Amino acid sequence: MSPSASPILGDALPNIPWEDRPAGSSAVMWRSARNPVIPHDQLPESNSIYNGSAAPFRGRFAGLFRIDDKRYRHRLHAASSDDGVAWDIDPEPIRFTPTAPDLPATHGGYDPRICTFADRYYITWCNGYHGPAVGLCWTEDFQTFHLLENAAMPFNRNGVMFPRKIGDTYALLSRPFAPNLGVSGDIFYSQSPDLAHWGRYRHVMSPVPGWNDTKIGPGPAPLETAEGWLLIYHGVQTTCNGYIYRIGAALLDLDEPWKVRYRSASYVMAPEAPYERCGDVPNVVFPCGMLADAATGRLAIYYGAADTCLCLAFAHADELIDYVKRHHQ
Ligand code: BMA
Repeated sequence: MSPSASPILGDALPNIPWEDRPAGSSAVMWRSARNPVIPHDQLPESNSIYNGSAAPFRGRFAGLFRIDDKRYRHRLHAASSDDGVAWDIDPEPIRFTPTAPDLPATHGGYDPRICTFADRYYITWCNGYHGPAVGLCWTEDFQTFHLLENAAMPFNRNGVMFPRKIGDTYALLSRPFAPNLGVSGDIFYSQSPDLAHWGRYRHVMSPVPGWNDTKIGPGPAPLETAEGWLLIYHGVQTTCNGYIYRIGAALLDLDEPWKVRYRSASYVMAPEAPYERCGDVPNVVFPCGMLADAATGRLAIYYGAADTCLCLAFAHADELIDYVKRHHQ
């Protein structure tokens, strides 16, 4: 355990999945020795099981994962776990219960982010509605998923809600991206009084030359800390051999989260392990979920590896915050 006090503002999670940093390592974020915690073929019909998210649920854990089947349909599957590491995955994709009769039909689903918000869970993901758009639903039991209006129009693949209202509105980070139209892959903040109408957009941050020169996207729901909202995000670099997806971190102002207080100029994790280097899409680490123990500052980050399997990494919140501040760009 890290010696200093936990900076996390939130609940204790004593049963958080956890492994100490390996002896001899100085990494600020390190991999589970049990990776990949979900292999690509855990279900008979799965081609790949990867980007996904988890939340504490009734003393255990609930998860939502992207599964591409052998017809290559992308859908969300619910899962449950005693320890956050070994998952029992529903072989059937989740079905949504519309909250209004006139919600437009969407299709597919990938990259779910679970946001624990008081006594319910909001889930954002990428669906298909005339292009990739941000879907939004809520659940209390991970069995009935109440579908709301989409939270962002195409072309926007990455949306995640904040775990409480900011001021008097719900808040969302998302990432419009349409390079053919000159839309550049920046993260924006938007606000809603009712979870149906989103607006009052504020720019948060842009790609920067180097490891995140092409696009960036918010990962797990931002974590409230004494130093600001801790945002884990992915950053994409274009190389002569295609994209590389890495993981970065930033601290956003608690009251005005579109203001970036610190952003690490260096990435915090990059594809290095064989299961991150090799797979359906090589050189990808893509974080969508995080568990946090406010009592100790321990973090468990769920990320997809090479668009093939689901992995876990760990960090101490105080060390990660310190890293972001020391490597501030
Ligand atoms: C993004 C999404 C992710 C995927 C990543 C790397 O655009 O499709 O689901 O992990 O690309 O291929």
